[in-house]
Amino acid sequence: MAKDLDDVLARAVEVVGPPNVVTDAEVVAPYTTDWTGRFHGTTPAVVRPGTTGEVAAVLALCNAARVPVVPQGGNTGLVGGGVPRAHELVLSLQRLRHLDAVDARAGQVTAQAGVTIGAVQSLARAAGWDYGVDLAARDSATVGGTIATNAGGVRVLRYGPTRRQVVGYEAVLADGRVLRRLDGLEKDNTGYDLGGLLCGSEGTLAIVTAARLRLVARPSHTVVALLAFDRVDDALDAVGESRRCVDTLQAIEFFVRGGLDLVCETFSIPKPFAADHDAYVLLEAAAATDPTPALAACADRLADLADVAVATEPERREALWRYREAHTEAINTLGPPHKLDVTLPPATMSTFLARVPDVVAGVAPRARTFLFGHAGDGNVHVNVTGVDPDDDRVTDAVLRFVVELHGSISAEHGIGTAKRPWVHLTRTREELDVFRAIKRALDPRGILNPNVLLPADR
Ligand code: 2HG
Ligand code: ZN
Repeated sequence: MAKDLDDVLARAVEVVGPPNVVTDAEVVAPYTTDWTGRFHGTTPAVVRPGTTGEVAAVLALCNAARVPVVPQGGNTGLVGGGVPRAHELVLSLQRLRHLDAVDARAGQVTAQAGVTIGAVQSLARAAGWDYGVDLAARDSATVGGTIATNAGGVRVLRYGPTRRQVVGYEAVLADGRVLRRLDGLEKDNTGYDLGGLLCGSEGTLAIVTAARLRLVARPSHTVVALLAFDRVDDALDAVGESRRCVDTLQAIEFFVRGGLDLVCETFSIPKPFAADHDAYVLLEAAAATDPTPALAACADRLADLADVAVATEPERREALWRYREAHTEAINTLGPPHKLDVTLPPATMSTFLARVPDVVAGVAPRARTFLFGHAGDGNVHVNVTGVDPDDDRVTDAVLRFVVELHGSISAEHGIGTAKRPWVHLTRTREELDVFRAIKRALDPRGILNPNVLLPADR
C-alpha cells in the first residue's frame, strides 16, 4: 500500500503540478482539523486539482490503487465529514473557482465547486438576483461542500435547502468517469435524479465539481424584528403565529438568554433590550413592498411579547442578526463544542427545549448547554461545551432523546464522522441496505470518503 501510495502521489504530481500535491506539515495542518477544533486527522498529502479533468485523473489513480480520498471544500463542515480521520488523501476542490456570468433569462448561474456561497450571492445580487442559500460561513463555505452536505442555513423556510437550488451538476465518479448535466433544464423527467442524490451524499458517491444553481428574485424591502419573551413557550407560539400572519418571512430564528449573554460578553456588544428575557425570536421578512406593517400587526397580536426591536436599514439589521449569527463563534471561544444539530416536530419542541439541558447534565454535570437555531424549520443547534472531544456520552443521550421525541438526529449539518454511530437510530435497516447498495454501485472499491455517513459494513 505504501508503495502504491507513493506511486499515486508521484503520478498525481504529473497531473496537477508539484505545487498542488502538498505534503509540508505546516501547509497541510489546516486541512486536517475542522473549524471547531474538535476533529483532527492526518493525511499523506493534500491534492489540489485545478480542473474537472484533473479531478478525474487523480480519482482514477486513487481508485486503481485503492487509496481512500476525503474531498474538502471550505472546511466549514461541523460533523468532521471533510477531515481525514483515517489517514486518507485530502482532495481539495478550492482551486475550482470559475463562476460564469448570471444567465438572466434562465435565472441561473453555473459555478465550479470551489466558489464560495458569498461569491455566488455577490454575483447574483449585482445582476438583480439572489441565491436562496445563506449561512454564517458564507465567505468560506463552497458550492461543492454545501451540495455534498445539502446545507441549510437561515433561509430554508422560504427557499428550501441546497438540494432545491441545484438545477444541474457535474461530478466525477470514483473511477474517474464524469457525469455532466449542466444545461439548466427546469423540467427533465428522464429517470433517476442523480444530482438530487448527490445532495447530502457527503462525498461518498461522487465528487461534485460544478453545479447549475437556481437564483431567486431579490426583494427590494427587507425588515428584521427581534422579539423578546419571558417564557420559551411564548416564543414558540410566536413562531407559529408569525408564519400564519406574515407571508413574506424568509427567516425565523431563535436563541435563549444564556447564548445571548455569551455573545454580548464575548464581542463586547450591548444587549438588545434594557431588561433580560428568557427567549428571543428573530424574524426577517422581505418583499417588493415594505413588510413592516405586516410585521407590526403580527407583533401587536402577540399578547406575551415582552419587547421588540425593528430594523429596516442594513447596518441595524446586521446588528440584530449578529446576536444570532455570532453564537457559533462565541461558543468556540469556550473550547471545542459538541454540536448536535437536530430537528423536532412542533408537537415535541417545547418538551425538548425544556428537558434537554437536564439530559446533558445527567451525563455531563459540568457541561454548559446552549440552544439556538432555525425555529421556523424546527431546527435546534444544541451546543455543549466542557466535554472531552472524544466523550460520546452527551451525543448519545441527546440523540436518543431526539429520536424518542420523533425528531431527526441531523437537520442540516449531515452525519459525517460525528454522528455515524447513531445513524441507525434515524434510518431503518431497509433504508441503510439501500444506502449501501447505492454506495457499492457508484464506488465499488469504497475509496470516496469511506469513514462518514454509512455505518461500518456488517
Ligand atoms: C448556524 O445556524 C449554523 O449558525 C451553525 O448552522 C450552528 O454552531 C452551530 O451549531
Ligand atoms: Zn444552522
